[in-house]
Amino acid sequence: MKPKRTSQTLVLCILMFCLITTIKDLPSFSEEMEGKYQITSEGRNPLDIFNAVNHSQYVYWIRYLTDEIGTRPLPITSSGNTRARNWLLSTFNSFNSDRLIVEEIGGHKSVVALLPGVYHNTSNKIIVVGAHFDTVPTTKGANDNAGGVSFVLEACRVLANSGVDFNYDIYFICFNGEEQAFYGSFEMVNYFKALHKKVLICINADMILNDDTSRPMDEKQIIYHKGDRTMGRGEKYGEWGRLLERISEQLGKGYCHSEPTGEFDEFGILSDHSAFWNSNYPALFAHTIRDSQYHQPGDTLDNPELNTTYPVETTASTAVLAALTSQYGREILDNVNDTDADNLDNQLELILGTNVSDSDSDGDGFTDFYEYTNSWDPLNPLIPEETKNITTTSVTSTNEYSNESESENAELPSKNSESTSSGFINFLLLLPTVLWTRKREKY
Ligand SMILES: [Ca+2]
Ligand SMILES: [Ca+2]
Ligand SMILES: [Ca+2]
Ligand SMILES: [Ca+2]
Ligand SMILES: [Zn+2]
Repeated sequence: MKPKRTSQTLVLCILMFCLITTIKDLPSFSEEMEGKYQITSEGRNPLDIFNAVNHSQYVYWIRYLTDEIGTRPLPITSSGNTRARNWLLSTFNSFNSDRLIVEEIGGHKSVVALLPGVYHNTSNKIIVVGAHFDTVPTTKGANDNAGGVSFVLEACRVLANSGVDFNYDIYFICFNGEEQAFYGSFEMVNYFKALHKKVLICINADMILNDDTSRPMDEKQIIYHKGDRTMGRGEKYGEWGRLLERISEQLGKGYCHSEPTGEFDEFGILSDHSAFWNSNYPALFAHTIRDSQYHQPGDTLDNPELNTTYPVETTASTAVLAALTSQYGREILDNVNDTDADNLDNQLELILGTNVSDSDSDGDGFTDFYEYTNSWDPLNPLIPEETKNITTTSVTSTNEYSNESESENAELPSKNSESTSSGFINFLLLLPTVLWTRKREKY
Protein backbone atom coordinates (compact mmCIF):
# COMPACT_ATOMS: atom_id res chain seq x y z
CA MET A 1 0.00 0.00 0.00
CA LYS A 2 2.99 2.27 0.06
CA PRO A 3 2.70 5.09 -2.46
CA LYS A 4 5.35 5.39 -5.14
CA ARG A 5 7.69 8.31 -4.82
CA THR A 6 9.25 10.35 -7.55
CA SER A 7 12.95 10.83 -7.09
CA GLN A 8 13.78 13.88 -5.00
CA THR A 9 16.06 15.33 -7.66
CA LEU A 10 13.37 15.31 -10.28
CA VAL A 11 10.97 17.00 -7.86
CA LEU A 12 13.52 19.72 -7.13
CA CYS A 13 14.17 20.34 -10.81
CA ILE A 14 10.46 20.59 -11.52
CA LEU A 15 9.88 22.89 -8.56
CA MET A 16 12.70 25.19 -9.72
CA PHE A 17 11.22 25.27 -13.18
CA CYS A 18 7.76 26.00 -11.79
CA LEU A 19 9.15 28.89 -9.76
CA ILE A 20 10.79 30.41 -12.81
CA THR A 21 7.79 29.96 -15.05
CA THR A 22 5.35 31.46 -12.55
CA ILE A 23 7.23 34.74 -12.29
CA LYS A 24 5.69 36.01 -15.51
CA ASP A 25 2.39 36.08 -13.75
CA LEU A 26 -1.16 37.00 -14.53
CA PRO A 27 -3.03 40.20 -13.80
CA SER A 28 -2.87 41.38 -10.20
CA PHE A 29 -5.78 40.93 -7.85
CA SER A 30 -7.18 44.40 -8.41
CA GLU A 31 -7.01 44.04 -12.19
CA GLU A 32 -8.72 40.67 -12.03
CA MET A 33 -11.37 42.04 -9.72
CA GLU A 34 -12.21 44.96 -11.98
CA GLY A 35 -15.77 44.55 -13.18
CA LYS A 36 -15.84 41.00 -11.92
CA TYR A 37 -17.61 41.19 -8.64
CA GLN A 38 -20.09 38.79 -10.06
CA ILE A 39 -18.84 35.63 -11.63
CA THR A 40 -20.17 36.70 -15.01
CA SER A 41 -21.45 39.83 -16.58
CA GLU A 42 -24.71 37.96 -17.10
CA GLY A 43 -25.42 38.43 -13.43
CA ARG A 44 -24.63 34.94 -12.27
CA ASN A 45 -23.27 34.81 -8.78
CA PRO A 46 -21.89 32.07 -6.55
CA LEU A 47 -25.33 31.39 -5.07
CA ASP A 48 -26.61 30.46 -8.54
CA ILE A 49 -23.81 27.92 -8.85
CA PHE A 50 -24.45 26.66 -5.35
CA ASN A 51 -28.17 26.24 -5.97
CA ALA A 52 -27.63 24.56 -9.34
CA VAL A 53 -26.16 21.52 -7.58
CA ASN A 54 -29.03 19.07 -7.63
CA HIS A 55 -29.80 16.44 -5.01
CA SER A 56 -31.76 14.10 -7.33
CA GLN A 57 -28.98 14.20 -9.88
CA TYR A 58 -26.45 13.48 -7.14
CA VAL A 59 -28.41 10.41 -6.00
CA TYR A 60 -29.05 9.23 -9.57
CA TRP A 61 -25.34 8.89 -10.35
CA ILE A 62 -24.65 7.01 -7.13
CA ARG A 63 -27.44 4.58 -8.00
CA TYR A 64 -26.17 4.14 -11.55
CA LEU A 65 -22.66 3.33 -10.37
CA THR A 66 -23.82 0.89 -7.70
CA ASP A 67 -26.93 -0.70 -9.26
CA GLU A 68 -26.10 -0.61 -13.00
CA ILE A 69 -22.32 -0.96 -13.01
CA GLY A 70 -21.65 -2.46 -9.59
CA THR A 71 -18.22 -3.61 -8.53
CA ARG A 72 -15.44 -1.96 -10.60
CA PRO A 73 -12.03 -3.08 -9.33
CA LEU A 74 -8.65 -3.21 -11.05
CA PRO A 75 -7.35 -4.56 -13.34
CA ILE A 76 -8.39 -1.93 -15.86
CA THR A 77 -9.41 -4.76 -18.18
CA SER A 78 -12.08 -6.04 -15.77
CA SER A 79 -15.58 -5.58 -17.14
CA GLY A 80 -16.71 -3.44 -14.18
CA ASN A 81 -13.73 -1.09 -14.33
CA THR A 82 -14.06 -0.78 -18.13
CA ARG A 83 -17.79 -0.14 -17.99
CA ALA A 84 -17.31 2.47 -15.27
CA ARG A 85 -14.70 4.34 -17.33
CA ASN A 86 -16.82 4.27 -20.46
CA TRP A 87 -19.82 5.52 -18.52
CA LEU A 88 -17.77 8.31 -16.93
CA LEU A 89 -16.42 9.36 -20.34
CA SER A 90 -19.90 9.53 -21.85
CA THR A 91 -21.35 11.27 -18.78
CA PHE A 92 -18.67 13.98 -18.82
CA ASN A 93 -19.20 14.37 -22.56
CA SER A 94 -22.94 14.79 -22.07
CA PHE A 95 -22.47 17.97 -20.04
CA ASN A 96 -20.97 20.44 -22.46
CA SER A 97 -18.73 18.77 -24.96
CA ASP A 98 -17.90 22.10 -26.62
CA ARG A 99 -16.17 23.29 -23.50
CA LEU A 100 -14.86 20.16 -21.78
CA ILE A 101 -11.83 18.15 -22.88
CA VAL A 102 -12.53 14.58 -21.74
CA GLU A 103 -9.92 11.82 -21.79
CA GLU A 104 -8.34 8.91 -19.95
CA ILE A 105 -4.93 9.76 -18.53
CA GLY A 106 -2.14 7.51 -17.25
CA GLY A 107 -1.44 3.80 -17.34
CA HIS A 108 -4.34 3.26 -14.96
CA LYS A 109 -6.69 5.35 -17.07
CA SER A 110 -8.10 7.88 -14.67
CA VAL A 111 -11.05 9.61 -16.34
CA VAL A 112 -10.44 13.34 -16.61
CA ALA A 113 -12.56 16.28 -17.76
CA LEU A 114 -10.77 19.59 -18.20
CA LEU A 115 -12.74 22.82 -18.21
CA PRO A 116 -10.22 25.16 -19.82
CA GLY A 117 -10.02 28.65 -18.40
CA VAL A 118 -9.63 31.98 -20.18
CA TYR A 119 -5.91 31.81 -19.26
CA HIS A 120 -5.53 28.23 -20.47
CA ASN A 121 -2.64 29.11 -22.78
CA THR A 122 -0.97 31.71 -20.59
CA SER A 123 -1.17 30.30 -17.06
CA ASN A 124 -0.08 27.08 -15.41
CA LYS A 125 -2.48 27.48 -12.47
CA ILE A 126 -5.09 24.78 -12.09
CA ILE A 127 -7.80 23.63 -9.69
CA VAL A 128 -8.55 19.93 -9.13
CA VAL A 129 -11.83 18.33 -8.03
CA GLY A 130 -11.36 14.59 -7.62
CA ALA A 131 -12.52 11.24 -6.26
CA HIS A 132 -11.70 7.63 -7.01
CA PHE A 133 -14.22 5.52 -8.91
CA ASP A 134 -12.73 2.04 -8.47
CA THR A 135 -13.86 -0.37 -5.76
CA VAL A 136 -12.49 -3.42 -4.06
CA PRO A 137 -13.93 -6.59 -5.67
CA THR A 138 -16.30 -7.34 -2.78
CA THR A 139 -18.52 -4.26 -2.99
CA LYS A 140 -20.62 -2.02 -5.23
CA GLY A 141 -19.11 0.90 -3.34
CA ALA A 142 -21.88 3.42 -2.64
CA ASN A 143 -20.07 5.24 0.14
CA ASP A 144 -16.68 4.03 -1.13
CA ASN A 145 -16.81 5.86 -3.41
CA ALA A 146 -19.81 6.45 -5.68
CA GLY A 147 -20.68 9.40 -3.42
CA GLY A 148 -17.31 10.94 -4.27
CA VAL A 149 -17.67 10.27 -7.99
CA SER A 150 -21.09 11.90 -7.96
CA PHE A 151 -19.52 14.89 -6.17
CA VAL A 152 -17.06 15.24 -9.08
CA LEU A 153 -19.70 14.74 -11.79
CA GLU A 154 -22.18 17.18 -10.28
CA ALA A 155 -19.59 19.90 -9.68
CA CYS A 156 -18.43 19.42 -13.26
CA ARG A 157 -21.96 19.48 -14.70
CA VAL A 158 -22.84 22.70 -12.90
CA LEU A 159 -19.64 24.57 -13.74
CA ALA A 160 -19.45 23.36 -17.36
CA ASN A 161 -23.07 24.33 -17.97
CA SER A 162 -22.91 27.60 -16.05
CA GLY A 163 -22.07 29.74 -19.05
CA VAL A 164 -19.32 31.33 -16.97
CA ASP A 165 -15.90 31.89 -18.51
CA PHE A 166 -13.64 30.89 -15.67
CA ASN A 167 -10.06 32.12 -15.62
CA TYR A 168 -7.92 29.17 -14.55
CA ASP A 169 -8.27 25.57 -15.74
CA ILE A 170 -10.43 23.29 -13.61
CA TYR A 171 -9.73 19.52 -13.74
CA PHE A 172 -12.45 17.06 -12.74
CA ILE A 173 -10.81 13.72 -12.10
CA CYS A 174 -12.19 10.26 -11.40
CA PHE A 175 -9.08 8.48 -10.16
CA ASN A 176 -8.58 4.80 -10.87
CA GLY A 177 -6.69 2.30 -8.71
CA GLU A 178 -7.10 4.08 -5.38
CA GLU A 179 -7.92 0.91 -3.55
CA GLN A 180 -4.57 -0.65 -4.50
CA ALA A 181 -2.05 2.15 -4.07
CA PHE A 182 -3.42 5.47 -5.27
CA TYR A 183 -2.14 4.63 -8.76
CA GLY A 184 -4.36 7.14 -10.50
CA SER A 185 -3.68 10.10 -8.25
CA PHE A 186 0.09 9.63 -8.26
CA GLU A 187 -0.03 9.38 -12.04
CA MET A 188 -2.06 12.58 -12.24
CA VAL A 189 0.30 14.44 -9.91
CA ASN A 190 3.25 13.34 -12.04
CA TYR A 191 1.32 14.37 -15.13
CA PHE A 192 0.77 17.86 -13.68
CA LYS A 193 4.42 18.15 -12.71
CA ALA A 194 5.55 17.17 -16.20
CA LEU A 195 3.32 19.91 -17.61
CA HIS A 196 4.62 22.37 -14.99
CA LYS A 197 1.15 22.88 -13.61
CA LYS A 198 0.70 24.71 -10.35
CA VAL A 199 -2.15 23.19 -8.36
CA LEU A 200 -3.86 26.06 -6.54
CA ILE A 201 -6.06 23.64 -4.62
CA CYS A 202 -7.24 20.03 -4.94
CA ILE A 203 -10.45 18.91 -3.27
CA ASN A 204 -10.68 15.12 -2.96
CA ALA A 205 -13.80 13.34 -1.70
CA ASP A 206 -13.74 9.76 -0.44
CA MET A 207 -16.51 8.24 1.71
CA ILE A 208 -18.68 11.28 2.31
CA LEU A 209 -22.09 9.59 2.66
CA ASN A 210 -21.90 8.26 6.19
CA ASP A 211 -23.85 10.35 8.67
CA ASP A 212 -21.81 10.62 11.83
CA THR A 213 -24.65 10.99 14.33
CA SER A 214 -22.25 11.98 17.08
CA ARG A 215 -21.45 15.21 15.20
CA PRO A 216 -23.55 18.40 15.47
CA MET A 217 -25.36 19.72 12.40
CA ASP A 218 -22.57 22.13 11.52
CA GLU A 219 -20.05 19.26 11.44
CA LYS A 220 -21.91 16.78 9.26
CA GLN A 221 -19.29 16.97 6.53
CA ILE A 222 -15.68 17.00 7.59
CA ILE A 223 -13.15 18.72 5.38
CA TYR A 224 -9.68 17.72 6.46
CA HIS A 225 -6.67 19.88 5.83
CA LYS A 226 -3.10 19.16 6.70
CA GLY A 227 -2.81 21.75 9.42
CA ASP A 228 -1.61 25.33 9.47
CA ARG A 229 2.01 24.56 8.85
CA THR A 230 3.22 26.99 6.24
CA MET A 231 4.08 25.47 2.92
CA GLY A 232 6.95 26.23 0.59
CA ARG A 233 5.00 28.84 -1.31
CA GLY A 234 3.61 30.44 1.83
CA GLU A 235 0.23 28.81 1.52
CA LYS A 236 -1.59 27.33 4.43
CA TYR A 237 -3.75 24.29 4.00
CA GLY A 238 -6.09 25.45 6.73
CA GLU A 239 -7.08 28.63 4.93
CA TRP A 240 -8.56 26.61 2.09
CA GLY A 241 -10.54 24.52 4.54
CA ARG A 242 -11.90 27.58 6.26
CA LEU A 243 -12.89 29.05 2.88
CA LEU A 244 -14.90 25.95 2.03
CA GLU A 245 -16.50 26.03 5.47
CA ARG A 246 -17.38 29.71 5.02
CA ILE A 247 -19.01 29.07 1.64
CA SER A 248 -21.10 26.33 3.25
CA GLU A 249 -22.10 28.66 6.09
CA GLN A 250 -22.95 31.63 3.87
CA LEU A 251 -24.68 29.93 0.94
CA GLY A 252 -25.90 26.68 2.49
CA LYS A 253 -26.87 25.23 5.82
CA GLY A 254 -23.35 25.21 7.18
CA TYR A 255 -22.96 21.42 7.30
CA CYS A 256 -19.29 21.60 6.30
CA HIS A 257 -16.66 21.79 8.97
CA SER A 258 -12.94 22.07 8.37
CA GLU A 259 -10.38 20.62 10.72
CA PRO A 260 -6.77 19.49 10.58
CA THR A 261 -5.81 15.87 10.47
CA GLY A 262 -4.06 14.81 13.64
CA GLU A 263 -0.33 15.34 13.77
CA PHE A 264 0.45 11.70 13.20
CA ASP A 265 -2.51 10.52 11.17
CA GLU A 266 -2.17 12.75 8.16
CA PHE A 267 -1.23 9.63 6.25
CA GLY A 268 -3.50 7.53 8.42
CA ILE A 269 -6.68 8.46 6.61
CA LEU A 270 -5.52 7.60 3.20
CA SER A 271 -6.94 8.58 -0.11
CA ASP A 272 -5.94 10.32 -3.31
CA HIS A 273 -5.23 13.70 -1.66
CA SER A 274 -2.12 12.01 -0.22
CA ALA A 275 -0.50 12.13 -3.65
CA PHE A 276 -1.03 15.90 -3.70
CA TRP A 277 0.16 16.41 -0.12
CA ASN A 278 3.17 14.28 -0.92
CA SER A 279 4.16 16.82 -3.58
CA ASN A 280 3.34 19.86 -1.44
CA TYR A 281 0.28 20.70 -3.46
CA PRO A 282 -2.51 22.15 -1.29
CA ALA A 283 -5.33 19.64 -0.96
CA LEU A 284 -8.49 19.18 1.07
CA PHE A 285 -9.97 15.83 1.97
CA ALA A 286 -13.74 15.50 2.35
CA HIS A 287 -14.45 12.41 4.43
CA THR A 288 -16.84 11.22 7.12
CA ILE A 289 -16.19 8.27 9.38
CA ARG A 290 -16.40 4.72 8.11
CA ASP A 291 -19.78 3.05 8.01
CA SER A 292 -20.23 -0.55 9.17
CA GLN A 293 -20.38 -1.79 5.55
CA TYR A 294 -16.91 -0.57 4.59
CA HIS A 295 -15.65 -2.76 1.71
CA GLN A 296 -18.65 -5.05 2.25
CA PRO A 297 -21.49 -6.12 -0.08
CA GLY A 298 -23.76 -3.98 2.11
CA ASP A 299 -22.16 -0.72 0.92
CA THR A 300 -25.23 0.38 -1.06
CA LEU A 301 -27.57 3.33 -0.76
CA ASP A 302 -29.93 1.04 1.16
CA ASN A 303 -27.56 1.19 4.11
CA PRO A 304 -29.49 3.30 6.65
CA GLU A 305 -26.24 4.79 7.97
CA LEU A 306 -25.85 6.75 4.74
CA ASN A 307 -27.28 10.21 4.04
CA THR A 308 -27.12 12.07 0.72
CA THR A 309 -28.26 15.53 1.88
CA TYR A 310 -25.06 16.59 3.61
CA PRO A 311 -22.64 15.61 0.81
CA VAL A 312 -24.71 17.63 -1.66
CA GLU A 313 -23.75 20.69 0.35
CA THR A 314 -20.09 19.69 0.18
CA THR A 315 -20.49 19.33 -3.59
CA ALA A 316 -22.13 22.75 -3.94
CA SER A 317 -19.57 24.42 -1.68
CA THR A 318 -16.74 22.80 -3.62
CA ALA A 319 -18.22 23.97 -6.93
CA VAL A 320 -18.27 27.54 -5.59
CA LEU A 321 -14.76 27.23 -4.15
CA ALA A 322 -13.48 25.98 -7.51
CA ALA A 323 -15.31 28.78 -9.32
CA LEU A 324 -13.98 31.52 -7.03
CA THR A 325 -10.44 30.12 -7.09
CA SER A 326 -10.58 29.92 -10.86
CA GLN A 327 -11.66 33.56 -11.05
CA TYR A 328 -9.36 35.06 -8.44
CA GLY A 329 -6.56 32.58 -7.82
CA ARG A 330 -5.01 32.38 -4.37
CA GLU A 331 -6.19 35.91 -3.69
CA ILE A 332 -9.56 34.48 -2.75
CA LEU A 333 -7.89 33.43 0.49
CA ASP A 334 -7.40 37.09 1.40
CA ASN A 335 -10.08 37.70 3.99
CA VAL A 336 -8.55 40.79 5.60
CA ASN A 337 -9.18 43.66 3.23
CA ASP A 338 -12.43 45.55 3.03
CA THR A 339 -11.80 47.59 -0.11
CA ASP A 340 -15.05 49.54 -0.06
CA ALA A 341 -15.15 49.85 3.74
CA ASP A 342 -18.68 48.50 3.97
CA ASN A 343 -17.88 46.16 6.87
CA LEU A 344 -17.98 43.09 4.65
CA ASP A 345 -14.52 41.73 3.93
CA ASN A 346 -13.59 41.01 0.33
CA GLN A 347 -13.74 37.23 0.66
CA LEU A 348 -17.25 37.38 2.06
CA GLU A 349 -18.34 39.74 -0.71
CA LEU A 350 -16.93 37.41 -3.37
CA ILE A 351 -18.83 34.51 -1.81
CA LEU A 352 -22.01 36.60 -1.71
CA GLY A 353 -21.42 37.90 -5.23
CA THR A 354 -21.50 41.54 -4.12
CA ASN A 355 -19.17 44.25 -5.37
CA VAL A 356 -15.95 44.55 -3.39
CA SER A 357 -15.47 48.14 -4.52
CA ASP A 358 -19.03 49.42 -4.08
CA SER A 359 -20.75 49.57 -0.72
CA ASP A 360 -24.18 49.37 -2.41
CA SER A 361 -23.85 46.71 -5.09
CA ASP A 362 -27.39 46.90 -6.42
CA GLY A 363 -27.77 50.66 -6.05
CA ASP A 364 -30.97 50.50 -4.05
CA GLY A 365 -29.81 52.90 -1.37
CA PHE A 366 -29.10 50.19 1.20
CA THR A 367 -25.53 49.14 1.86
CA ASP A 368 -24.38 45.61 1.24
CA PHE A 369 -23.76 45.33 4.97
CA TYR A 370 -27.29 46.48 5.88
CA GLU A 371 -28.86 44.09 3.42
CA TYR A 372 -26.64 41.23 4.51
CA THR A 373 -27.32 41.69 8.21
CA ASN A 374 -31.07 41.96 7.58
CA SER A 375 -31.14 38.94 5.26
CA TRP A 376 -32.14 41.07 2.30
CA ASP A 377 -30.76 40.46 -1.16
CA PRO A 378 -27.80 42.79 -1.78
CA LEU A 379 -27.97 41.91 -5.50
CA ASN A 380 -31.63 42.73 -5.95
CA PRO A 381 -32.78 46.37 -5.79
CA LEU A 382 -36.33 45.20 -5.10
CA ILE A 383 -36.59 45.63 -1.35
CA PRO A 384 -38.63 43.14 0.66
CA GLU A 385 -41.35 45.63 1.70
CA GLU A 386 -42.33 46.23 -1.92
CA THR A 387 -43.40 42.64 -2.27
CA LYS A 388 -44.59 41.97 1.25
CA ASN A 389 -48.22 41.50 0.18
CA ILE A 390 -47.24 38.85 -2.29
CA THR A 391 -45.10 37.14 0.30
CA THR A 392 -47.89 36.85 2.81
CA THR A 393 -50.41 35.58 0.25
CA SER A 394 -48.14 33.10 -1.49
CA VAL A 395 -46.36 31.76 1.56
CA THR A 396 -49.01 30.62 3.99
CA SER A 397 -47.02 29.94 7.11
CA THR A 398 -45.28 32.86 8.74
CA ASN A 399 -41.61 32.34 8.17
CA GLU A 400 -38.53 34.07 9.44
CA TYR A 401 -38.48 36.25 6.37
CA SER A 402 -41.93 37.83 6.72
CA ASN A 403 -41.51 38.26 10.45
CA GLU A 404 -38.32 40.16 9.90
CA SER A 405 -39.73 42.48 7.29
CA GLU A 406 -42.74 43.25 9.46
CA SER A 407 -40.63 44.14 12.42
CA GLU A 408 -38.64 46.52 10.28
CA ASN A 409 -41.53 48.29 8.61
CA ALA A 410 -41.19 51.42 10.67
CA GLU A 411 -37.59 51.88 9.64
CA LEU A 412 -38.18 51.60 5.93
CA PRO A 413 -37.84 54.78 3.92
CA SER A 414 -40.69 56.12 1.82
CA LYS A 415 -39.24 54.56 -1.32
CA ASN A 416 -41.43 51.52 -0.84
CA SER A 417 -44.76 53.31 -0.59
CA GLU A 418 -45.70 52.62 -4.23
CA SER A 419 -48.31 49.95 -4.37
CA THR A 420 -47.46 46.79 -6.26
CA SER A 421 -49.01 46.68 -9.72
CA SER A 422 -48.84 43.11 -10.83
CA GLY A 423 -48.85 40.41 -8.22
CA PHE A 424 -47.62 37.70 -10.53
CA ILE A 425 -44.70 39.66 -11.95
CA ASN A 426 -43.75 40.78 -8.49
CA PHE A 427 -43.89 37.21 -7.28
CA LEU A 428 -41.47 36.22 -10.02
CA LEU A 429 -39.22 39.11 -9.11
CA LEU A 430 -39.45 38.14 -5.48
CA LEU A 431 -38.51 34.55 -6.06
CA PRO A 432 -34.75 35.08 -6.01
CA THR A 433 -35.12 37.09 -2.80
CA VAL A 434 -37.11 34.31 -1.16
CA LEU A 435 -34.61 31.69 -2.31
CA TRP A 436 -31.76 33.83 -1.10
CA THR A 437 -33.40 34.30 2.28
CA ARG A 438 -34.37 30.66 2.57
CA LYS A 439 -30.84 29.64 1.81
CA ARG A 440 -29.58 31.79 4.58
CA GLU A 441 -31.88 30.33 7.18
CA LYS A 442 -30.10 28.00 9.53
CA TYR A 443 -31.48 24.56 10.17
CA1 LIG B 1 -16.44 45.31 1.56
CA1 LIG C 1 -19.50 45.91 -1.19
CA1 LIG D 1 -28.05 47.58 -1.84
CA1 LIG E 1 -31.20 44.99 -2.36
ZN1 LIG F 1 -12.24 4.98 -1.04
